[in-house]
Amino acid sequence: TVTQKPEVVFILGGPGAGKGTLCRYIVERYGYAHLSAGDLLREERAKPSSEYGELIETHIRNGTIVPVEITCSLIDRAMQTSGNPHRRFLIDGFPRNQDNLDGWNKVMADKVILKGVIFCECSQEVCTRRCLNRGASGSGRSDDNEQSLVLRHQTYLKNTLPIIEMYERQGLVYKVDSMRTPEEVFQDVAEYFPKIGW
Ligand code: UP5
Ligand code: MG
Repeated sequence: TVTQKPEVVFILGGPGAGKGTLCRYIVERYGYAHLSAGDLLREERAKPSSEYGELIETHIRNGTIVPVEITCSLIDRAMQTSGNPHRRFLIDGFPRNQDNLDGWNKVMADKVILKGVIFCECSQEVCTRRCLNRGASGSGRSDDNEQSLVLRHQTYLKNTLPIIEMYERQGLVYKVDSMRTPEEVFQDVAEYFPKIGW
């Protein structure tokens, strides 16, 4: 018998666009497991045994992107240990630049089926306001501050948008207007899933 490869949906969008929130809604309704690349990096950073803690923290604060070898191996390991019986994964916040994409294509692309990319569209103003509110209410995230948010958004425009555009040319991108309530955003996505056969 042929073992079906795991299925992957990427969730992309600006910093604070609502990627993680949307993923939590999808997980409740569909048999997907949620892997946030940012969360995996923050967990790795928190391990006293990690040799990458400082490097990860520097990138997060500056809104720059951690070398793909680190991120990709965290994603790979999380997929293997997730215990998700359907082997369906929402990969949130990755790939963010050409280095991420190259690394993914080199070690992961052949091992999975990429079903599509959900693009959470949100203005810089709304994204920034959401992250600042989250910071003010005690997120503890070292990048929820004005300076980091400017840098995060610059990186998003310069490095991540071209990756989304590349997937768009391949017909893989499903856009959602994520400036509405989480419930409304999820309703749009819920319409896509059965249509696309995800
Ligand atoms: N919120 C969410 N949806 C809302 C809605 N519809 N209406 C009103 N409020 C809404 O939401 C952000 C905030 O907005 C929350 O308070 C939420 O309640 C509210 P969230 O769902 O967390 O949005 P998300 O897009 O996930 O925002 P996040 O801050 O996580 O996005 P980033 O892309 O900036 O963060 P990430 O964790 O992915 O990456 C952080 C850093 O890690 C990067 O800058 C980079 O340095 C590093 N990184 C890498 O180097 N490589 C990677 O592959 C990934 C990350
Ligand atoms: Mg997130």
